[in-house]
Amino acid sequence: MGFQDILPLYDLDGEVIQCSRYGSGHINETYLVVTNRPHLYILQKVNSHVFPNPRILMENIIMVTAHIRAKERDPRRVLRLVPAKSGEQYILRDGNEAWRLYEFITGSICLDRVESLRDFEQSGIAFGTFQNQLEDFPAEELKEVIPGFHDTPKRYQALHRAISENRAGRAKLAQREMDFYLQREDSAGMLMELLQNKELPLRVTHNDTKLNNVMLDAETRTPLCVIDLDTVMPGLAASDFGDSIRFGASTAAEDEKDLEKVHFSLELYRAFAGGFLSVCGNKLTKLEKETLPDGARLMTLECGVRFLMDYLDGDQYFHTDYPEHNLIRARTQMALVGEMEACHSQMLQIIHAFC
Ligand code: ADP
Ligand code: GN1
Ligand code: MG
Repeated sequence: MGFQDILPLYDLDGEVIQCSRYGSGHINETYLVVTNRPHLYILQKVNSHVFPNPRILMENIIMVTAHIRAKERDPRRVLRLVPAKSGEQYILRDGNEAWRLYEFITGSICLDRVESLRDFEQSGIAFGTFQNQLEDFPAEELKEVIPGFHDTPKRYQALHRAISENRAGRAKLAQREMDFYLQREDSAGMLMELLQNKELPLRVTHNDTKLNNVMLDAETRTPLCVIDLDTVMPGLAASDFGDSIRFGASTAAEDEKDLEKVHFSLELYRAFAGGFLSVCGNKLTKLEKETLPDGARLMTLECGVRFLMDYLDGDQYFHTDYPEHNLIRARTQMALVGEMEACHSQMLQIIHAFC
Protein backbone atom coordinates (compact mmCIF):
# COMPACT_ATOMS: atom_id res chain seq x y z
CA MET A 1 0.00 0.00 0.00
CA GLY A 2 1.23 3.48 -0.79
CA PHE A 3 0.24 6.93 0.41
CA GLN A 4 -2.01 7.21 -2.70
CA ASP A 5 -4.23 4.47 -1.25
CA ILE A 6 -4.30 6.01 2.21
CA LEU A 7 -4.96 9.72 1.56
CA PRO A 8 -8.49 9.15 0.10
CA LEU A 9 -9.46 7.58 3.43
CA TYR A 10 -9.15 11.02 5.06
CA ASP A 11 -11.37 14.06 4.80
CA LEU A 12 -8.60 16.61 4.30
CA ASP A 13 -8.89 20.39 4.41
CA GLY A 14 -8.41 21.13 0.66
CA GLU A 15 -7.06 19.23 -2.34
CA VAL A 16 -3.72 17.47 -1.99
CA ILE A 17 -1.17 19.22 -4.19
CA GLN A 18 1.93 17.43 -2.93
CA CYS A 19 2.88 14.40 -0.88
CA SER A 20 6.61 13.71 -0.52
CA ARG A 21 9.08 11.98 1.80
CA TYR A 22 10.04 14.20 4.69
CA GLY A 23 12.43 14.45 7.66
CA SER A 24 15.46 12.42 8.63
CA GLY A 25 14.04 9.84 11.03
CA HIS A 26 15.68 6.40 10.89
CA ILE A 27 12.56 4.33 11.45
CA ASN A 28 9.20 5.35 9.97
CA GLU A 29 8.20 6.41 6.45
CA THR A 30 7.25 10.05 6.86
CA TYR A 31 5.48 12.21 4.24
CA LEU A 32 4.63 15.89 4.17
CA VAL A 33 1.14 16.39 2.74
CA VAL A 34 0.41 19.84 1.30
CA THR A 35 -3.09 20.95 0.31
CA ASN A 36 -4.23 23.98 -1.68
CA ARG A 37 -5.88 25.64 1.36
CA PRO A 38 -2.89 25.63 2.31
CA HIS A 39 -2.96 23.08 5.12
CA LEU A 40 -0.04 20.83 6.01
CA TYR A 41 -0.18 17.32 7.44
CA ILE A 42 2.35 14.67 8.36
CA LEU A 43 1.46 11.19 7.09
CA GLN A 44 3.42 8.25 8.48
CA LYS A 45 3.65 4.59 7.72
CA VAL A 46 4.78 2.94 10.93
CA ASN A 47 7.77 0.63 10.49
CA SER A 48 6.23 -2.81 10.92
CA HIS A 49 9.58 -4.59 11.30
CA VAL A 50 10.49 -2.38 14.28
CA PHE A 51 6.93 -2.24 15.63
CA PRO A 52 5.24 -5.56 14.83
CA ASN A 53 2.27 -4.68 17.05
CA PRO A 54 1.26 -1.16 15.94
CA ARG A 55 -2.09 -1.42 17.72
CA ILE A 56 -0.53 -1.16 21.19
CA LEU A 57 1.85 1.56 19.99
CA MET A 58 -1.07 3.65 18.71
CA GLU A 59 -3.05 3.06 21.91
CA ASN A 60 -0.07 4.39 23.89
CA ILE A 61 0.16 7.48 21.66
CA ILE A 62 -3.58 8.17 21.90
CA MET A 63 -3.46 7.99 25.72
CA VAL A 64 -0.28 10.03 26.10
CA THR A 65 -1.37 12.82 23.75
CA ALA A 66 -4.79 13.00 25.46
CA HIS A 67 -3.05 13.32 28.83
CA ILE A 68 -0.85 16.18 27.64
CA ARG A 69 -3.71 17.87 25.76
CA ALA A 70 -5.70 18.08 29.00
CA LYS A 71 -2.88 20.27 30.39
CA GLU A 72 -2.10 22.38 27.31
CA ARG A 73 -4.45 24.84 25.61
CA ASP A 74 -2.20 25.67 22.66
CA PRO A 75 -2.80 22.99 19.95
CA ARG A 76 0.82 23.32 18.80
CA ARG A 77 1.99 21.97 22.16
CA VAL A 78 0.96 18.38 21.59
CA LEU A 79 0.88 16.03 18.61
CA ARG A 80 -2.63 15.81 17.13
CA LEU A 81 -3.84 12.73 15.25
CA VAL A 82 -6.32 13.40 12.45
CA PRO A 83 -9.08 10.75 12.42
CA ALA A 84 -9.89 8.98 9.14
CA LYS A 85 -13.37 9.30 7.54
CA SER A 86 -14.23 6.04 9.33
CA GLY A 87 -13.56 7.75 12.67
CA GLU A 88 -10.50 5.59 13.31
CA GLN A 89 -7.43 7.32 14.74
CA TYR A 90 -5.14 5.25 12.53
CA ILE A 91 -5.47 2.87 9.63
CA LEU A 92 -4.47 -0.76 9.80
CA ARG A 93 -3.94 -2.77 6.61
CA ASP A 94 -2.67 -6.27 5.85
CA GLY A 95 -2.45 -7.27 9.49
CA ASN A 96 0.21 -5.00 10.89
CA GLU A 97 0.75 -2.15 8.42
CA ALA A 98 -0.28 1.01 10.26
CA TRP A 99 -0.71 4.50 8.84
CA ARG A 100 -1.45 7.68 10.78
CA LEU A 101 -1.96 11.33 9.95
CA TYR A 102 -0.86 14.17 12.21
CA GLU A 103 -1.59 17.86 12.01
CA PHE A 104 1.65 19.55 10.95
CA ILE A 105 2.96 21.70 13.78
CA THR A 106 2.91 25.07 12.06
CA GLY A 107 5.49 27.80 12.55
CA SER A 108 7.93 25.26 13.97
CA ILE A 109 11.46 24.12 13.32
CA CYS A 110 13.02 20.74 13.93
CA LEU A 111 16.83 20.59 14.07
CA ASP A 112 19.09 17.78 12.94
CA ARG A 113 22.12 19.55 14.41
CA VAL A 114 22.43 21.97 17.29
CA GLU A 115 22.90 25.51 15.97
CA SER A 116 23.52 27.25 19.30
CA LEU A 117 23.92 26.46 22.97
CA ARG A 118 20.55 28.06 23.57
CA ASP A 119 18.79 25.74 21.11
CA PHE A 120 20.13 22.77 23.00
CA GLU A 121 19.19 24.26 26.35
CA GLN A 122 15.65 24.67 24.94
CA SER A 123 15.66 21.04 23.87
CA GLY A 124 16.52 20.16 27.49
CA ILE A 125 13.55 22.23 28.62
CA ALA A 126 11.32 20.40 26.12
CA PHE A 127 12.26 16.93 27.39
CA GLY A 128 12.21 18.05 31.04
CA THR A 129 8.71 19.44 30.47
CA PHE A 130 7.63 16.20 28.79
CA GLN A 131 8.83 14.30 31.85
CA ASN A 132 6.77 16.61 34.08
CA GLN A 133 3.66 16.39 31.89
CA LEU A 134 3.68 12.60 32.23
CA GLU A 135 4.63 12.55 35.89
CA ASP A 136 1.04 11.69 36.87
CA PHE A 137 0.36 9.38 33.92
CA PRO A 138 -0.62 5.87 35.08
CA ALA A 139 2.44 3.93 33.86
CA GLU A 140 0.69 0.57 34.20
CA GLU A 141 -1.66 1.55 31.34
CA LEU A 142 1.24 1.83 28.91
CA LYS A 143 2.22 -1.23 26.92
CA GLU A 144 5.91 -2.04 26.54
CA VAL A 145 6.07 -1.53 22.78
CA ILE A 146 9.64 -2.82 22.45
CA PRO A 147 10.49 -4.90 25.53
CA GLY A 148 13.93 -4.12 26.96
CA PHE A 149 14.36 -1.13 24.64
CA HIS A 150 17.05 0.46 26.86
CA ASP A 151 18.18 -2.72 28.58
CA THR A 152 21.83 -2.34 27.56
CA PRO A 153 22.95 -5.86 28.65
CA LYS A 154 20.12 -7.29 26.53
CA ARG A 155 21.41 -5.23 23.59
CA TYR A 156 24.81 -6.85 24.17
CA GLN A 157 23.23 -10.30 24.03
CA ALA A 158 21.80 -9.34 20.65
CA LEU A 159 25.25 -8.15 19.53
CA HIS A 160 26.75 -11.52 20.50
CA ARG A 161 24.03 -13.22 18.44
CA ALA A 162 24.80 -10.98 15.46
CA ILE A 163 28.54 -11.63 15.71
CA SER A 164 28.12 -15.37 15.84
CA GLU A 165 25.58 -15.48 13.00
CA ASN A 166 27.50 -12.97 10.84
CA ARG A 167 24.47 -12.88 8.51
CA ALA A 168 25.84 -10.30 6.09
CA GLY A 169 29.41 -11.68 6.12
CA ARG A 170 30.68 -8.33 7.40
CA ALA A 171 32.26 -9.38 10.72
CA LYS A 172 35.79 -9.34 9.25
CA LEU A 173 35.26 -5.67 8.33
CA ALA A 174 34.30 -4.66 11.87
CA GLN A 175 36.88 -6.33 14.11
CA ARG A 176 38.12 -3.09 15.69
CA GLU A 177 34.57 -1.97 16.41
CA MET A 178 33.56 -5.33 17.87
CA ASP A 179 36.63 -5.22 20.15
CA PHE A 180 35.79 -1.70 21.33
CA TYR A 181 32.21 -2.54 22.27
CA LEU A 182 32.93 -5.96 23.77
CA GLN A 183 35.66 -4.48 25.99
CA ARG A 184 32.97 -2.34 27.62
CA GLU A 185 30.36 -5.00 28.17
CA ASP A 186 31.12 -5.31 31.89
CA SER A 187 30.06 -1.72 32.54
CA ALA A 188 26.85 -1.94 30.52
CA GLY A 189 24.52 -3.18 33.26
CA MET A 190 24.98 -0.41 35.80
CA LEU A 191 21.65 1.40 35.36
CA MET A 192 19.62 -1.78 34.91
CA GLU A 193 21.06 -3.13 38.17
CA LEU A 194 20.10 0.03 40.05
CA LEU A 195 16.62 -0.29 38.58
CA GLN A 196 16.32 -3.96 39.53
CA ASN A 197 17.45 -3.14 43.09
CA LYS A 198 14.76 -0.44 43.17
CA GLU A 199 17.39 2.23 43.77
CA LEU A 200 16.21 4.10 40.66
CA PRO A 201 12.49 4.71 40.01
CA LEU A 202 10.72 3.64 36.85
CA ARG A 203 9.09 6.66 35.20
CA VAL A 204 7.08 7.30 32.06
CA THR A 205 9.80 8.29 29.60
CA HIS A 206 10.13 9.10 25.91
CA ASN A 207 13.08 6.79 25.19
CA ASP A 208 14.07 8.39 21.87
CA THR A 209 15.05 11.91 22.90
CA LYS A 210 16.93 13.01 19.81
CA LEU A 211 17.13 16.68 18.99
CA ASN A 212 15.04 16.10 15.86
CA ASN A 213 12.22 14.75 17.98
CA VAL A 214 11.57 18.23 19.44
CA MET A 215 9.66 21.01 17.69
CA LEU A 216 10.74 24.55 18.53
CA ASP A 217 8.79 27.69 17.69
CA ALA A 218 10.40 29.08 14.52
CA GLU A 219 10.41 32.66 15.83
CA THR A 220 11.25 32.35 19.51
CA ARG A 221 13.12 29.02 19.22
CA THR A 222 11.47 27.91 22.45
CA PRO A 223 9.86 24.45 22.82
CA LEU A 224 6.49 23.65 21.36
CA CYS A 225 6.34 19.91 21.83
CA VAL A 226 8.07 16.59 21.75
CA ILE A 227 7.21 14.30 18.82
CA ASP A 228 7.96 10.69 17.79
CA LEU A 229 6.05 9.14 20.66
CA ASP A 230 6.38 5.55 19.40
CA THR A 231 8.64 4.51 22.26
CA VAL A 232 6.94 6.22 25.20
CA MET A 233 7.15 3.52 27.85
CA PRO A 234 8.16 3.04 31.45
CA GLY A 235 11.92 3.80 31.63
CA LEU A 236 14.68 5.72 33.35
CA ALA A 237 15.14 9.49 33.48
CA ALA A 238 18.86 8.88 32.84
CA SER A 239 18.04 7.21 29.52
CA ASP A 240 16.07 10.21 28.28
CA PHE A 241 18.74 12.63 29.45
CA GLY A 242 21.48 10.39 28.08
CA ASP A 243 20.06 9.85 24.61
CA SER A 244 19.69 13.60 24.12
CA ILE A 245 23.33 14.10 25.08
CA ARG A 246 24.47 11.26 22.83
CA PHE A 247 23.00 12.94 19.78
CA GLY A 248 23.03 16.65 20.55
CA ALA A 249 26.26 17.16 22.52
CA SER A 250 28.34 15.84 19.65
CA THR A 251 30.24 18.35 17.53
CA ALA A 252 29.37 16.38 14.39
CA ALA A 253 26.55 14.44 12.80
CA GLU A 254 25.75 10.92 13.96
CA ASP A 255 27.08 9.64 10.63
CA GLU A 256 30.14 11.86 10.21
CA LYS A 257 32.88 9.91 8.43
CA ASP A 258 35.76 12.12 9.57
CA LEU A 259 36.21 11.13 13.20
CA GLU A 260 38.49 14.12 13.84
CA LYS A 261 35.33 16.20 13.72
CA VAL A 262 33.49 14.07 16.27
CA HIS A 263 33.87 15.27 19.84
CA PHE A 264 31.78 15.27 22.96
CA SER A 265 31.18 18.90 23.91
CA LEU A 266 31.00 19.63 27.64
CA GLU A 267 29.61 23.06 26.79
CA LEU A 268 26.67 21.54 24.94
CA TYR A 269 26.25 19.02 27.74
CA ARG A 270 26.10 21.87 30.25
CA ALA A 271 23.52 23.74 28.17
CA PHE A 272 21.20 20.72 27.94
CA ALA A 273 21.65 19.76 31.60
CA GLY A 274 20.80 23.33 32.64
CA GLY A 275 17.59 23.34 30.62
CA PHE A 276 16.53 19.83 31.62
CA LEU A 277 17.21 20.23 35.34
CA SER A 278 15.66 23.70 35.49
CA VAL A 279 12.27 22.14 34.80
CA CYS A 280 12.41 18.63 36.26
CA GLY A 281 15.46 18.68 38.56
CA ASN A 282 13.34 19.07 41.68
CA LYS A 283 11.33 15.95 40.76
CA LEU A 284 14.34 13.65 40.37
CA THR A 285 15.91 11.76 43.26
CA LYS A 286 19.52 12.42 44.28
CA LEU A 287 20.68 9.14 42.74
CA GLU A 288 18.75 9.82 39.53
CA LYS A 289 20.67 13.08 39.14
CA GLU A 290 23.98 11.43 40.04
CA THR A 291 23.45 8.84 37.31
CA LEU A 292 22.65 11.28 34.49
CA PRO A 293 26.27 11.23 33.23
CA ASP A 294 26.13 7.41 33.25
CA GLY A 295 22.95 7.66 31.19
CA ALA A 296 24.84 9.65 28.56
CA ARG A 297 27.71 7.15 28.39
CA LEU A 298 25.41 4.11 28.39
CA MET A 299 22.95 5.44 25.81
CA THR A 300 25.88 6.22 23.50
CA LEU A 301 27.43 2.80 24.10
CA GLU A 302 24.06 1.10 23.59
CA CYS A 303 23.27 2.99 20.40
CA GLY A 304 26.72 2.11 19.05
CA VAL A 305 26.08 -1.55 19.88
CA ARG A 306 22.75 -1.34 18.01
CA PHE A 307 24.34 0.28 14.92
CA LEU A 308 27.11 -2.34 14.90
CA MET A 309 24.62 -5.16 15.32
CA ASP A 310 22.52 -3.84 12.43
CA TYR A 311 25.64 -3.56 10.27
CA LEU A 312 26.45 -7.21 11.00
CA ASP A 313 22.84 -8.25 10.34
CA GLY A 314 22.82 -6.52 6.93
CA ASP A 315 20.92 -3.29 7.77
CA GLN A 316 17.59 -4.73 8.81
CA TYR A 317 16.56 -2.05 11.31
CA PHE A 318 17.80 1.51 10.71
CA HIS A 319 17.32 3.32 7.41
CA THR A 320 20.69 3.40 5.63
CA ASP A 321 21.89 5.31 2.56
CA TYR A 322 24.99 3.22 1.74
CA PRO A 323 26.41 -0.16 2.85
CA GLU A 324 28.79 1.14 5.57
CA HIS A 325 26.30 3.63 7.01
CA ASN A 326 25.66 1.70 10.22
CA LEU A 327 29.40 1.02 10.70
CA ILE A 328 30.15 4.73 10.33
CA ARG A 329 27.47 5.45 12.94
CA ALA A 330 28.94 2.82 15.28
CA ARG A 331 32.32 4.60 14.96
CA THR A 332 31.01 8.05 15.86
CA GLN A 333 29.45 6.55 18.99
CA MET A 334 32.85 5.01 19.87
CA ALA A 335 34.53 8.41 19.64
CA LEU A 336 31.88 9.92 21.91
CA VAL A 337 31.98 7.10 24.46
CA GLY A 338 35.77 7.44 24.72
CA GLU A 339 35.55 11.15 25.47
CA MET A 340 32.67 10.74 27.91
CA GLU A 341 34.67 8.13 29.83
CA ALA A 342 37.54 10.61 30.08
CA CYS A 343 35.46 13.42 31.53
CA HIS A 344 32.98 11.64 33.76
CA SER A 345 33.95 13.67 36.85
CA GLN A 346 33.45 16.98 35.00
CA MET A 347 30.07 15.77 33.77
CA LEU A 348 29.10 15.00 37.35
CA GLN A 349 30.35 18.38 38.61
CA ILE A 350 28.14 20.11 36.07
CA ILE A 351 25.10 18.21 37.37
CA HIS A 352 26.02 19.17 40.95
CA ALA A 353 26.29 22.81 39.92
CA PHE A 354 22.62 22.76 38.84
CA CYS A 355 21.32 20.99 41.94
P1 ADP B 1 10.99 8.63 12.96
O1 ADP B 1 10.49 7.65 13.99
O2 ADP B 1 11.26 7.99 11.66
O3 ADP B 1 12.13 9.43 13.48
P2 ADP B 1 9.35 11.02 13.41
O4 ADP B 1 7.99 10.85 14.02
O5 ADP B 1 10.41 11.54 14.29
O6 ADP B 1 9.75 9.64 12.70
O7 ADP B 1 9.17 12.00 12.15
C1 ADP B 1 10.24 12.28 11.28
C2 ADP B 1 10.37 13.79 11.08
O8 ADP B 1 9.13 14.32 10.57
C3 ADP B 1 10.63 14.58 12.37
O9 ADP B 1 11.99 14.60 12.69
C4 ADP B 1 10.07 15.96 11.98
O10 ADP B 1 11.00 16.66 11.18
C5 ADP B 1 8.89 15.62 11.10
N1 ADP B 1 7.60 15.60 11.83
C6 ADP B 1 7.01 14.54 12.43
N2 ADP B 1 5.82 14.88 12.97
C7 ADP B 1 5.65 16.20 12.70
C8 ADP B 1 4.58 17.14 12.97
N3 ADP B 1 3.45 16.79 13.59
N4 ADP B 1 4.74 18.43 12.53
C9 ADP B 1 5.86 18.80 11.86
N5 ADP B 1 6.89 17.96 11.57
C10 ADP B 1 6.78 16.67 11.98
C1 GN1 C 1 15.96 5.83 15.91
O1 GN1 C 1 13.22 7.15 15.00
P1 GN1 C 1 14.44 7.96 15.26
O2 GN1 C 1 15.25 8.22 14.05
O3 GN1 C 1 14.06 9.20 16.04
C2 GN1 C 1 15.78 4.81 17.04
C3 GN1 C 1 16.45 5.31 18.31
C4 GN1 C 1 17.93 5.55 18.04
C5 GN1 C 1 18.08 6.51 16.88
C6 GN1 C 1 19.52 6.70 16.47
C7 GN1 C 1 12.43 3.20 17.61
O4 GN1 C 1 15.33 7.04 16.28
O5 GN1 C 1 16.32 4.34 19.34
O6 GN1 C 1 18.57 6.07 19.18
O7 GN1 C 1 17.34 6.06 15.71
N1 GN1 C 1 14.36 4.58 17.27
C8 GN1 C 1 13.89 3.32 17.43
O8 GN1 C 1 19.63 7.85 15.69
O9 GN1 C 1 14.60 2.33 17.44
MG1 MG D 1 12.25 10.81 15.01
